[in-house]
Amino acid sequence: MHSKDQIFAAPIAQLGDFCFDEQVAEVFPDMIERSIPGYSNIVAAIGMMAARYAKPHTRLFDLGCSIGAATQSMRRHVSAEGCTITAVDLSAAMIKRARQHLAAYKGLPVELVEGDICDTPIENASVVVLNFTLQFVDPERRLALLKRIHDGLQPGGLLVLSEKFRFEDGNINELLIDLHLDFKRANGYSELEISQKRTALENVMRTDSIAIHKARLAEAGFAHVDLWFQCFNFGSLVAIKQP
Ligand code: GEK
Repeated sequence: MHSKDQIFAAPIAQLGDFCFDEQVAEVFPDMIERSIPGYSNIVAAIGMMAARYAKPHTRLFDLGCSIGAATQSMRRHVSAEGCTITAVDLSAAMIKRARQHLAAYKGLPVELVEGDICDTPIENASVVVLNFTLQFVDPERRLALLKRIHDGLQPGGLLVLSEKFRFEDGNINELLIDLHLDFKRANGYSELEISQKRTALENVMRTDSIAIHKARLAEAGFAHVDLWFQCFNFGSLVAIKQP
């Protein structure tokens, strides 16, 4: 049983920027399930995609791994010989939880790294996952990171990029934001929790449109790019390096 997310339940006088600290790590599984529509479907599909794309004796990367849900999904599905997973997160609290969480299961060896994904060397990779992480990276650094991921992938390698999106059309943007808020209400978040979290995330999470993501992935060198999942203003893209 996971702890319930009540971080924004009471009024907070001095609302700072959202950060992935001990308090957030503690309630993270509950928070992410109740906040991101389609999250568990995406995590399950990452395992299925990794099973198809993992090549023997290559590395799989989970960049911004939090407590390691995508890592664990890949571990469950991948049977290619000699693969290892490198799971990276900037938050010490998340890495600590990931270590506890992953120790409970068997599977591919996992190297857990506390660090910035913008500095993580990507080499001999067949699969790279950015599951709701790029939106927290400085927009100025996003293209360089995607280029390094492209260069570190083997020919035919796969990147899965899941994000919250914004939409160019104002009416569509408003509709999908409203549907997301309804999703959070249906999952038991109060108006106060929703609005305080929104304020805390304002300077921290900067979303792009699907068109910007696709153009950036193409500029980074990926030969094949498309959206494979969308629910409201959340979704996931796949990008494949030229085989
Ligand atoms: C999952 N992928 O459950 N370097 C490393 N980590 C970072 C950086 C950075 N520059 N910036 C942010 N993070 C996970 C969910 S959560 C998404 C990912 C969310 C980390 C940050 O510490 C946090 O753990 C994670 O990215 C984002 O499949 O909470 O909405």
